[in-house]
Parts: sequence; C-alpha cells; structure tokens
Amino acid sequence: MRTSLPSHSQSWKLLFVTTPVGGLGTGLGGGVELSVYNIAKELIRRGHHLDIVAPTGSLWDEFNIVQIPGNLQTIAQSQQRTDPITLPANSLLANMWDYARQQQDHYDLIVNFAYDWLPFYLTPFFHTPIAHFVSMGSLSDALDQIIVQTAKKFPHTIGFYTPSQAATFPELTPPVYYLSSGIDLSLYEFCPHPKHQLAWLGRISPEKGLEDAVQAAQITQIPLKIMGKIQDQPYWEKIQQDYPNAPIEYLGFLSTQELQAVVRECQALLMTPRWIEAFGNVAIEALACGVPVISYSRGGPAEIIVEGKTGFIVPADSVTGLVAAIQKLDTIDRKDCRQSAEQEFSLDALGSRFENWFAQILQQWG
Ligand code: HBI
Repeated sequence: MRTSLPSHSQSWKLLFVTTPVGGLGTGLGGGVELSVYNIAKELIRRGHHLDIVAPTGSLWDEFNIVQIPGNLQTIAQSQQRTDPITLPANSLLANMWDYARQQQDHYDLIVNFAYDWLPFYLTPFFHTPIAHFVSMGSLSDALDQIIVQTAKKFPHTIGFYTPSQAATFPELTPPVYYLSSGIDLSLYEFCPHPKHQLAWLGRISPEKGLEDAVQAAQITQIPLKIMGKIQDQPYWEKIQQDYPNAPIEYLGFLSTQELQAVVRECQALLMTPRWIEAFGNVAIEALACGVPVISYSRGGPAEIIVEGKTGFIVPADSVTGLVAAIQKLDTIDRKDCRQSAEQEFSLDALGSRFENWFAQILQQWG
C-alpha cells in the first residue's frame, strides 16, 4: 500500500474483484457486469490504474484481467433466505480473494463486486481497504448480517445502486452511498420512429418475470423482442409452452452494439421484476435510445422512470397494468427519454460518484 494518501488529482491503484458466478462477458453476471465495465472504463479515463480479478473464461480484452480458476459460486437468487453460506470445493470465490490477499500491497483500494458472504467476512483480515459494491437487494439472512456488521465496523465502505435497494437490508450504519449507474451514451443511438414491437432485456430467470411480458405481448399482439442470457432453461421452455401464440422472438445474449440496434427500434422496454430490482441497467440502456420504459413498481426502475415522461410505473405483477401502459405510449416524447439518460446516467456522472465514494474510504481507511 502506498504511504502518500492519493488525493483526487493523483491516480489510485485499484483492484476490482468481480462476481464468482460467471466469466466477464458471458452474461451470467447480469447487470453488475455492465457496471464493472463502465466504472472501470471511466476510472481509467480519469487516470487511475486498475486491474480486474475475474473467473477463467472471461471474454473482455480491453482491461488488465487476472483470470482465476475454480468452481463457480451458486447464484444467490436461487437460494433460500435462511440457507447457510456454502462454498464448493476449489471455490473460485475463495481463490479470487486469496489472490487479492497476496497482491493487496500493490493497491490503494480493493473493490468487491461479489454478492457473497466471504469478501465481507475477510475485510478485517486485509490491511488494504476494501470497498463493497452491493449489486442486489436483500436475499439472505447471513449475507444481510455480514453486510450490516461490515457497515458498522468499516464506515463508508458499503455502496449500493439505489435507496430502494438499500432499504431492503436491515438498519445500515450511515453513511450509506448510492452510486446509481451509468452507461457510455455514445454507444446508444436515438431512434425517433420505432417499429411496431416491444423489448424485454435481462437474464432469463424466474426473478425477472419474463412470462408477464410474454402475456402482455399475447394480449396486445405486439411482437416482443427478447434478449439476454438464458440462465434457467426449464423456466424458458415453460414460458414457450404456456404462451404458444404469443408473438415473441428470442434474439440471444447480444453485445451492447447489437442490443441497442434492436432496442432503439422498439416502442417500449417492458420490465417485469419479481424481486426488488437493485437498479435495472437495461432501463437506462433503453432510455439512451429514446425508448420509454414500462416497469413494475419494484426497486430501481421505479426510481429511474419519470412517470408519464420517460415511461410508466405499473402496480407490481399486474399484466393488465402493463397492457394499459402500452396503450398510452404515444403520449411520451422519446427525446425526453434520451435527455434523461444524458442528464443522470452519463459515464462522467458515474465516475464522479465512484471517485467521491473511494476518496471518502481512502481518507478514513487509506
Ligand atoms: N450470486 N452468489 C452470487 N454472487 C454474485 O456476485 C452474484 C450472484 N447472482 C447474480 C449476480 N451476482 C449479478 O447477476 C447481479 O448482481 C446483477
């Protein structure tokens, strides 16, 4: 660890340790992959040095990535709230954090992006400070406990996407940091006149509620373009069996470039989360293309959408609510959607929020 405390003007040496559920670029890491990518890109642009620790099989080539082998961690959202913490043999998570332990003296700050118990528990065993970016709402009692404990023992070191996400956890010792999200707006092209189609983006997994969007497509008979990683094959097959006549088309897990080329031509993005969506990066990707967002009133999306201006928030789990909102889309000015992305979700705004958070941690713990 460097002795001189790096100020804002100096550059920091940062080590990002990412999620243990899949290689970067495979889509298994969901929204937090896009967050890691954008935060890393923006902090490097600001002159900081950054290495990324990620699972073997990561596909990104534009960063210094240390690929670590080991068995993937079970995804947290497939477990029960009262489940004990588990680690597989030859745990990738443990291997990633053993690497961080060995290399910690070369860094001013380590940033954890894993939604897992181990990195929080290990914090007191490290002498280099660790910032923890929590990427989902509360899912596990054991993880809640260690997050609350870490927030108490190491003030300033816990960050979330949104207040509604943070509110799902038990009382957190302030200060609590809300980093929101951000995207490279230059990658998203505004489209003023959409085709007669809707979009749904995300990991195809029960907590994302895809079946409701498919049902809305069947009712309105508006074609639904589905994009994202199939994380739960039986779930996906059941949807296709349950709605044989729905006008849906699955386009796969696409790159940002390919994804925005489809989304920009849609009348709206439908978001149907069954859980408290921590943020909903797909919402700002759609807005950046001028595409209004229709979402259940759960978590991040409800904080992103400006009701009636950039989209509609409908009662959770109400397919009729989705359909009613779809009928009102012509009242939205698509330029307002693009503008809201430019004002709140630029990479520059994101970089400033993360720099401020890291500066607070280094001031206290550096
Ligand atoms: N599950 N155990 C575990 N660890 C993670 O880091 C993790 C996860 N499930 C989903 C996930 N990360 C990301 O897709 C979300 O944070 C976006």
